[in-house]
Amino acid sequence: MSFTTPTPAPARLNRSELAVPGSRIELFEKAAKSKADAIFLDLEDAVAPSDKEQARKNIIQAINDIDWGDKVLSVRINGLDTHYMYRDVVDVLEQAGDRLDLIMIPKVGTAADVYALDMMATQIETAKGRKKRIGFELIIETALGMQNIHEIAAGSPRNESLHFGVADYAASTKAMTTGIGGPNPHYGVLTDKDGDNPRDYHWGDMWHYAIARMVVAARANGLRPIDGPFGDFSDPDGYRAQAARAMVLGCEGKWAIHPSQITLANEVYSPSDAEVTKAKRILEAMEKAQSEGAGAVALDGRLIDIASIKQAEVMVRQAEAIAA
Ligand code: 1VU
Ligand code: GLV
Ligand code: MG
Repeated sequence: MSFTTPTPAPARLNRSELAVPGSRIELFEKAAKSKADAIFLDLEDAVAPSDKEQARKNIIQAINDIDWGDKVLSVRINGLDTHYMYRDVVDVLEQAGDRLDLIMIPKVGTAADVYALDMMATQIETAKGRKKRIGFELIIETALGMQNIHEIAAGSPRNESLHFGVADYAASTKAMTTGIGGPNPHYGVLTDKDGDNPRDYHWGDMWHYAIARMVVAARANGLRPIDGPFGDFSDPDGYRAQAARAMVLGCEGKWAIHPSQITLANEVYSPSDAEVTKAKRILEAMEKAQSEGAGAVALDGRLIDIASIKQAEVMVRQAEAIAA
């Protein structure tokens, strides 16, 4: 191990994060009663400019009045390039109670963006005597943000998670797609024309680099990496496949932009009984091996060693967090 150890963000279950427009108050109670682990009440792109002020009021009232159970509760503020942002932060942090856990900052481009928000949050918390420190969820969804992701991730002790905002990221990088997440038929590989087998066309995952880069930046700074939206809520198979790809790369959860996606995310991001049993067998086998002075042994015809303990512990800890 390096002598530098990342400090982990506070542990929170974040398998599914439901997006709820702040202008649609009729959705708030439904969201609170849903099975989502986390909710963000949106002031940004799901709210029309003419509704921004009212949405802010709606959200503050809802944070204070609704029973959100044990959900992680967040507010997505407007971007730093808008004139809505300062008032979002001031009004929400001055008027919403301690039930609020996080604010979600969209389109973060540089570590200075995080610094500015940290400064504002710190001043308001001190002035108002807020007891609970607000954490930050940061959406990486611009080329600038992806370029500066490592500095951004390290930008504040309030940082808890990085989120991949695929829609704005596609726009910012001028990716030729109008879908929100998922694969694109133009991102594929045509197999060798001189090969022995008939030629084949394989679709690739055009989001692989972005998600893998985000996972590294998040984990290197003790943060949770979370995959963002999948717009086609009538395609559960497509959602599941995208969620599973991000999960095996290290993400801890995915947004749900429609209630039908909550169960899908919770399923994909919960290790199965078989996986947990296997992980526990690895831990048992390694405990026995270590008590006998061995570092590497065979289990079911495969190598396991000390790294296997750490891999298995990730799964067992996640299962314990879900069961708690
Ligand atoms: O069965 P009921 O009538 O009681 O309930 C409906 C509906 O009210 C409810 N519902 C929701 N509840 C809580 N949170 C939600 N986000 C939510 N969405 C819907 O579920 C039942 C079925 O709904 P539906 O199929 O009739 O859906 P609608 O036509 O009402 O709404 C569809 C959209 C996609 C517009 C809606 O789900 C929505 O607004 N989703 C969130 C959008 C959002 O927040 N976007 C920002 C994040 S994504 C991003 O920034 C980049 C793309
Ligand atoms: C989320 O905000 C996105 O742009 O995908
Ligand atoms: Mg966005």
